Amino acid sequence: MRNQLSFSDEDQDELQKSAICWWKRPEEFDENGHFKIDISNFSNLTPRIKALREMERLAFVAVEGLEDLRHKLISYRSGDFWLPVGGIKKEDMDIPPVVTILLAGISGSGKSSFINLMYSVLGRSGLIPFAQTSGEYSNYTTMFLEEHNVVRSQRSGFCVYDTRGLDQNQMTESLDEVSTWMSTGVLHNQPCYRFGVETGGSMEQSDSRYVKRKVNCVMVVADLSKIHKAFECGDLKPVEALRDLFHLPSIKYCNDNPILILTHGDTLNAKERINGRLKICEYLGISETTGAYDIPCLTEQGILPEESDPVTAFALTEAIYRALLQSDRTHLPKKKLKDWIVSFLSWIMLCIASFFAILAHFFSQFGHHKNKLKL
Ligand SMILES: Nc1nc2c(ncn2[C@@H]2O[C@H](COP(=O)(O)OP(=O)(O)O)[C@@H](O)[C@H]2O)c(=O)[nH]1
Ligand SMILES: [Mg+2]
Repeated sequence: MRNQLSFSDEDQDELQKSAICWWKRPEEFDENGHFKIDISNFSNLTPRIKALREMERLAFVAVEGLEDLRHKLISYRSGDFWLPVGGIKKEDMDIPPVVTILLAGISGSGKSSFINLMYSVLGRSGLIPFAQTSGEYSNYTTMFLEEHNVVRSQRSGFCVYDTRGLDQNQMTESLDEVSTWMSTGVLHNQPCYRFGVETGGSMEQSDSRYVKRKVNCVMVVADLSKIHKAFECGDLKPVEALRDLFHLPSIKYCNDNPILILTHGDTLNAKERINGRLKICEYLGISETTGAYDIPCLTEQGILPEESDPVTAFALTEAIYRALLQSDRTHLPKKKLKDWIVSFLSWIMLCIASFFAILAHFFSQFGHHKNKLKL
């Protein structure tokens, strides 16, 4: 079988003309595949043209850039993309041995499929599907947190967590669960609890032999076809759920905006696909170019089809690269002895203050009671 991810230079021209460049519609592009309007003129750059220009950029760099970026990820070690700030040395930073990227999204949005595509593009895996997806004949849902080390290299500087999909009819509980992952960290095989729903399976308790990881970056996975439908028919429940997740304070506290991954674009026509992207980016208040990646995850079996799509492969690799860049900006300086002493003293002061507050409350109640008896 031809290596699906190595593309010769001649492929570049072919690529530009092929169906892979789904966004090239006659309204905006001439027969040679060039923009009809002058994109160097800033006044022509509407959000739509910017999104199209971004797709053109991905197609332009996809063939040559994929290997380079893939190599960067394979040789990545946690903290490699950290940049010195504030005069602090790297060894004084609290950098975890493995950077953790968390995938979150509504059930069925394509998180597990995205993991499988990642194995195909980065791990160059064989035929085995690594994360179980739901399908036409199964309503399987990921019930336990799953750690995936997609790049099987010695360095293995990052891992990706597949999570249970959120239920848009139970968003409060679902968001509470995400907040808990963000504040207390995540553990491989940790059951996902949700009010009134059993996790099933034999493993009800987390296995403490696994290492707990602090989440460094969140990727929100969303089904573009459902987003398009929601805007079309005016039932905004799915996009409201997405917005609540995207702007969850506990996620914002950990890093910038999450990276938005739009799946299922292949089920829409070019106009719907671009419009859906523009609308959701505007709704979430993010850039239509750098805020989101359009990544159809068609690889249920864990391999890319023979007529593989280099633009998708590159977009996925760049999204992970961006997540690592973002993660390496979140590390904090290590706590020194002085910091521990200050924390300890603050804790003692808090305990003393609480004790006196309870005493004050007790005596005020007592005094109140005594006055009542006198009367
Ligand atoms: N056509 C299409 N199907 C997809 C895409 N991503 C996921 N699916 C399908 O959507 C269903 C749900 O995907 P899954 O990965 O299990 O969603 P999860 O619940 O978020 O993990 C599966 O049948 C996938 O094959 C996509 O980009 N395009
Ligand atoms: Mg899943």
